[in-house]
Amino acid sequence: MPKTIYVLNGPSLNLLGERQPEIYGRATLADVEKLCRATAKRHGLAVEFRQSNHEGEIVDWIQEARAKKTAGLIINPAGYTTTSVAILDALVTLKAPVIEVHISNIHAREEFRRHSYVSKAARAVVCGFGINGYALAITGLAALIGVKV
Ligand code: DHK
Repeated sequence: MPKTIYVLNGPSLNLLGERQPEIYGRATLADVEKLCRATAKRHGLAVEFRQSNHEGEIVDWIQEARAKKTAGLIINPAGYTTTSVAILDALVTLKAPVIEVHISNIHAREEFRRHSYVSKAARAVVCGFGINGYALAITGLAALIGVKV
């Protein structure tokens, strides 16, 4: 049985490709999912890939990942990055590594985007690589958990 990782996406990432393409690019969330599945497969990992516009649903999925003993969790919390103590509280209950991903370079944007609650629970943070950041996060996670390359 391959180990399973979770890739969770927050609000408005369902609109990737249409939403501010000058910042987030033209790739869609379906493209991101395809990239994650292909990258995970190369590392012998299975993926649960989800997106929600609702904070509580994301918290439920983090708790699901914990109950199912996920091997790792990658999250782009989007707009909840800077506000969600609830997502932070859920993430710190995980034993598996958490990797935070942002498509854009949040440090080169508005000041308010730079503070992340999620970073407090993250083993690593990837930002500014566009959607390729998801592939980098999966590769880094695979190395952390010691699965085959
Ligand atoms: C996505 C969002 O929706 C923003 O709220 C974050 C992040 C940045 C991203 O770059 O993926 O500030």
